[in-house]
Amino acid sequence: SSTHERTRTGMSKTALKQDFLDNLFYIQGRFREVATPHDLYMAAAFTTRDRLLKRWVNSAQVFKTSHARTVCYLSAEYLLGPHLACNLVNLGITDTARQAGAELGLNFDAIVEEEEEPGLGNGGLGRLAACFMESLSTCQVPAIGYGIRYEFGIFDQAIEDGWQVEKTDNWLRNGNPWEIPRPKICFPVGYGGHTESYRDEHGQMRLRWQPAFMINGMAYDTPILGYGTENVNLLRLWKAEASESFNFQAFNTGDYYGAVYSKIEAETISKVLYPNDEPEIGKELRLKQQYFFVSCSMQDMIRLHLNTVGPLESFAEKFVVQLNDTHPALAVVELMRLLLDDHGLNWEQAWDITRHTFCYTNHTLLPEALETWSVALFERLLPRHLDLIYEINRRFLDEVRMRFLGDEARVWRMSLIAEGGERRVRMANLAVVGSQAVNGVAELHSALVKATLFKDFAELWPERFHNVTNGVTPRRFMVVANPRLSRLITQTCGHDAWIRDLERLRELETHQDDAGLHADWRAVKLAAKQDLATWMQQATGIHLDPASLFDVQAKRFHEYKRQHLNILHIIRCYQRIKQGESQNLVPRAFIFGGKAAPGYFMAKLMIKLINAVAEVVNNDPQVNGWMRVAFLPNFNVKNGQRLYPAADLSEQISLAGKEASGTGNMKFSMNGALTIGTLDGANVEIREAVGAENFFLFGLTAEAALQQQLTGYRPWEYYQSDIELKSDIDLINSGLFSHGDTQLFRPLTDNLVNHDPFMVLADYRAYLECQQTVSAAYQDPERWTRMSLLNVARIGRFSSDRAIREYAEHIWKVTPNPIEAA
Ligand code: 26R
Repeated sequence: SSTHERTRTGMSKTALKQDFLDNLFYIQGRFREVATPHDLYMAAAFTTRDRLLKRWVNSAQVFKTSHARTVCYLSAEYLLGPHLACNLVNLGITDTARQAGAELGLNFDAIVEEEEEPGLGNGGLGRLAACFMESLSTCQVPAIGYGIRYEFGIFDQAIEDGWQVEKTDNWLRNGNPWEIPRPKICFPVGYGGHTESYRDEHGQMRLRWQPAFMINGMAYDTPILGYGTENVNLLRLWKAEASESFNFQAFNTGDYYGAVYSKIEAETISKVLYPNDEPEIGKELRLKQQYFFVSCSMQDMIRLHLNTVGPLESFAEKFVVQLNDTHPALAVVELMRLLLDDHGLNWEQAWDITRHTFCYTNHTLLPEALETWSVALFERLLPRHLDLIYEINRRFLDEVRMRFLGDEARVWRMSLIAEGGERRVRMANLAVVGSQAVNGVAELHSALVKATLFKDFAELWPERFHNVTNGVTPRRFMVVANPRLSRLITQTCGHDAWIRDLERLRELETHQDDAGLHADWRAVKLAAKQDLATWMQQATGIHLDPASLFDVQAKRFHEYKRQHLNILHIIRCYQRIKQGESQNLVPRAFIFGGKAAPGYFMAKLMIKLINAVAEVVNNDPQVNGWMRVAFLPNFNVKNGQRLYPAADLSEQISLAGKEASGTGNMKFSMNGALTIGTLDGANVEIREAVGAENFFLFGLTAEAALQQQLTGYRPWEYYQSDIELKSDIDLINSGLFSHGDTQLFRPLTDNLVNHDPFMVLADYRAYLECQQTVSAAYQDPERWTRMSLLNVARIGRFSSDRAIREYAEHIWKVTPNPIEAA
């Protein structure tokens, strides 16, 4: 049996080969000759998982006995991306595994390709949670990520006749080798009903909740290994199930169909991720989802605490809970309920613990994305929680009144309940009141959070407000996505320590004028562009020329992100070439990727417009040598990994003040793309880091944009006075891109000319001029290469390791807890 152990955990090529064949046989029930590609992937995944589990069990043992302070990250979304390649990198066995595969006659890259990614998130916020989980482990911080095990993640996007079509993401269809079901880690969650008072054993009157129905949340655990460490943290996702004991009643009364139906209904709670990251839809099921995962997670923390440390008085010393936006903000109220109603603490004790447990990150200032829930819905679904919110609010508003005598307008603004019209619970206010620290995700964003959204709160509690600028993990977005560049960097610096200490990329600066490196740098980029072109050819039939400038905008579709500004530039290029003005142009491939929320009409129309312009441009031999337009379907983590390494130019063109941070901007820059961008979100800090001379800046500042909106913004004046702008918009309306249909894009063009809430027309001219300087720079390959190299050399700050270290030090007050090899 000891040889068996070694086979399953050994790191040698021989051990990997043997375990792979064992897993193929014992788990998949196959032998080499008849295995499908998916069988081979599963065997590779289990072989990798065996190594993770060894480290995980070891970490869990150490953390349990040492009572380590633990970060609990609460997020409704985790946009994880494929596990296999990243886990191999973090185990340090990519090359060994590749060789083991080769000796078994297997195509390693094809096996890695086989993995279907868990897309349990919409975009930035969900992907940030995934990067943070990886960096928490890498930085050796004990952590648990809590969330929802959606049966269907973010939809798959297909493009049909130029339109986005959504296909369900049945990611669990072929099994998920990375998760471990924990049937015994299971908690009841109630909904509806009423609260009642009763006398406890000390004769005290207390309140308790009698829910109308109960469901169960069952844990599924995924191990998350850090890079080059033995630390493994846990991602614990909850699946909703019918509660057997609750259904028992129905069975007993003979209502078999009723019992089966309630089982089905219970399971819908974790069925599907809401694909919206735009206006809040106020759906009951979404509130049910939020309460579901928050309740399971808080019950789990209390269970862990009672099993290890003991008395709940020290809960906030053992755990710190980070709220990823307001989606899990109900956790504040749920912890109060558990401490008061289930564990018999008094209000002061419970509130003291709660307030010291939570921290909250804000990810958006857009008013339409701020969550509020109608009081009526709350009362129906969570009556006890509504009572607790009223009591939290009563005490809080008394504090406000005491501080700001007679300022009832302020009390009105700060209340957890919005009055006037339908009464609604303001989740952001709840999150601020219930937290010891609140942070934004980039310097500009954090400043705006204090100056606008939470101005009143920042005046009351200035010490509560922080900034932690986002970051991304270089393991996935450099080492895995771009092995050629990673090899070149390692070769040039003479070490691979940059992978764990990204600031060490700065050592590249000493080689910034090395002609040999420049040539290699260009060859690496060209190879990535060739790979992408090959993939695009088979995915879309569109041919991209790797010699052209790859100009890429990849992100969710949103008016504030201004994909339409990019389209106007493309139309301008088209018209210039048609008119024979191609002097200052360089051949470009304009590449887009991104999903639109299924109900967001304007975003879907932007996708259609891109594909419509692509059809005309790509089929016009007169412009063909100069430009191509391509839409990469189904932008997700996996496709992002193909895209970032191939980009020359990264489009980060949101209206200043609207993009909280952006993280795609960092991923592009890490892969040597130059940015054309506004002074928005983390662009500001990226520009400072890489140097203004290595960044293409244009557009209004956040302040100027706000000022212009206040004094009255009149987009039609730009339309009337700029003849090129007018002719670009008119060309859309002419029907050229829509087979003569002059109405198809009217909602978009009319909106631009008459309303233009994100000031596309105001920034149009500056954007065109900036694109001219991009073209000029690209015509000087030496200069461009140097700029690209300096972007990579100076991007170290934007590693999620740095972000996690800042959270650990300033927000969570936790220290690393290194695990020794077992
Ligand atoms: C309320 C609900 C409909 C909802 C609104 C908005 C659900 C999801 C969102 C998405 C928001 C919160 C989001 O993803 N924000 C992004 O967070 C990234 C990580 O911090 C930032 O980089 C990015 O700028 C920001 O838009």
